[in-house]
Order: sequence, then C-alpha cells, then structure tokens
Amino acid sequence: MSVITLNEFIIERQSDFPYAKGELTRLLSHISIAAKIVNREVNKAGLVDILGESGVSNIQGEVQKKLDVYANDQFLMALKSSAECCGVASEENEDIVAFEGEIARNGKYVVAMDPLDGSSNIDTNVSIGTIFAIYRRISPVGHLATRADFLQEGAKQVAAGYIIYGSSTMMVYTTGRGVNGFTLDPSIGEFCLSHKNIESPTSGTIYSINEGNYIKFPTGVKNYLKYCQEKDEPTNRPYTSRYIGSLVADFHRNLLKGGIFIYPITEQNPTGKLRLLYECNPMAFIIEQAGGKASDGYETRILDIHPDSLHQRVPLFIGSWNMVENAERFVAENGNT
Ligand code: AHM
Ligand code: MG
Repeated sequence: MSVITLNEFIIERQSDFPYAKGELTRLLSHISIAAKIVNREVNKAGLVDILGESGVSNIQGEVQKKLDVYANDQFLMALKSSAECCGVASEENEDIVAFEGEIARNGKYVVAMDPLDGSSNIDTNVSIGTIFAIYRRISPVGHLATRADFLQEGAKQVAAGYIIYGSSTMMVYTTGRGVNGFTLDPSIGEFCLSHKNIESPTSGTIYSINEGNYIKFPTGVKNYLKYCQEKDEPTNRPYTSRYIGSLVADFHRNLLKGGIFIYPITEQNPTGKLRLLYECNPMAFIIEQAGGKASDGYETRILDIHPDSLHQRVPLFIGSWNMVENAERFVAENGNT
C-alpha cells in the first residue's frame, strides 16, 4: 500500500499556491514537526510531572496549564527556525512576538495560533488541539513584524489548520484549495494522508453548544435549540447533542459527520468566548473550504470581520451550511435579545 506523507503532499500541492516558492511548504512542515513534539508530550502527560497548573495566568485571566506553556514554546521555536515566519500572535502571549534576527525578519508570513486549545480537558485525557492561521505580512520584509500584520480579515488567510490530539492524532489544513486530513502513524512518526478532500455534509444531525449557559442565551438561540430537540421525522429531528468543550474536537467531529457548533454571546462572555484571530478565523476558513459556513450568528461572515485587537472575541456559529443558515434565521427573528 502506498502512503502519502504530509510533506510529500505539501510539496506536490506547492504549485497550487499563488506565491509558490517553497516558503509555505517549509512553514507548514515546521508546524507539523512541532505538532509531533507536542503530541509526544500530550501522550506522556499522565506519566510525568507535567500536568497541573503552572501558576501563571494568561492575559485573559485563565490559569495556564504546563502543557499550554510547553506547546507555546515549541511552536514559537519551530516557527522562528522555519525562516519563513517573522512573528506570532498566540493565545498565550499578550502582545505579538516579533522575531529578532535578520533571517526571521526576512520571513514573509505571520502566524496566529492557539497552541493548545481546550486546555480545561488536558488533565482528564480528553481530546485537545492546536489551531493556526497563516497570513502574508503587510509590513515591509526585513523589518520586525507589526500588530497590523495580524489584524487582517480572516479572508486574507493563505493557510489554516488544526492538529487534534485525540484517540489518534491528526493534522487538517487548507491553503484555499480544499481541505485535507493527515493521521499520525506513530510507528513511522509521519502524518499520512487519510482524509482526502474533506467535504462537510450540507446538513447533519449534531448540535454542539454548552447548554449550561442556556438561561443567558439570546432568545433566538434558545428557540433554535428547542427546534433541534423537537421531533420531526422528515428533518431527522430530534438532533443529537454532542459537546466536548474542546473546539478542535467538536469542530472535527461535526466537519466529518455534519453538524453545527455554536458559542453565542452569554452573560459571562457578552461578545462571545472564542477568539477571532486564532480560533474562529482558521476554523471558518477550513469549514468554508469544506463547503460549510461560519458566521457570528447575525449574518456576518466570520472571515469578513475586521479585527480591532489581537485577542478579540466573537460569537461563533459554524458547521454544515444548511444548519448554520437555519440557526441564523432563528437569531434574526429575535434580534440580539
Ligand atoms: P481555551 O482556549 O482556554 O482552551 O478555551 C477555548 C475552549 C474551546 O476549545 C471550547 O470550544 C470552549 O473553550 C469551551 O468553553 P466552555 O467551557 O465555556 O463551554
Ligand atoms: Mg487555548
């Protein structure tokens, strides 16, 4: 049986990319190496004293776990040494990290990332992930990266992807020519093409939302949930509720099976919880490339939102096209209440 590794695939597809000079190839390849290193640590996390809280809070006041810090360090190192990336915006760093040194300053790309998403699930052996978005810088090559390089609409992404550290480890990415998934074969240490040209079903029967926040949901979201739970055989309702609490894992399941993930505004998070730059935008790029839809629930496409700040939060409605459109309709009928 012939196996196509991630690196072979990236090189094969290099000519698809409008600026193909091997730069993006090297960048993606460095991300995949860091992913393997993080995967190794995730897998042995229960065995060594790496679990538990590191005692420092990130800028959003959430307590960082040790693996968050470890993953952040690994990806920063890999991106810096790729020589293609001049700076990183990470969930774990308040400001951008602009790489010093002539080689890095000559990099044409910046990366926004959540190095370890779903961190509340780390110490219970539940799937977690890494999410990344790659942009071409707008500041001049040869200089330090600037914040403006990262504050671009999601529609400007040149590539985006995620790694899911689950029952198996996968990397899924797009460069705007469809979505492909690679499963890590631990026996050879390579990501191998396992999910070619992923297309998300236009409709599905799964809805994913933290229903613990129900009382404070906008009326339109409450009504949509009631719709999901009502019996109606022609539309396959009631739907099934599935919520892991790791965006990557919830998204990945719904991408393959068909479903909708919603993180609306709540009392605790009045503008939504998930971060535009490194959680919503990359997932929105991927779902659109797979034939699905991503919006803020108020008919604004996620990829069209112009970011004002690095850690901006937005509501997220994402998944199968028909389901997202239907949920938007429920929200539109009730306004923002
Ligand atoms: P994190 O980046 O601190 O891990 O938070 C993001 C996570 C997402 O993975 C997940 O979809 C969401 O937070 C779950 O939030 P909640 O626990 O409020 O349902
Ligand atoms: Mg995180």
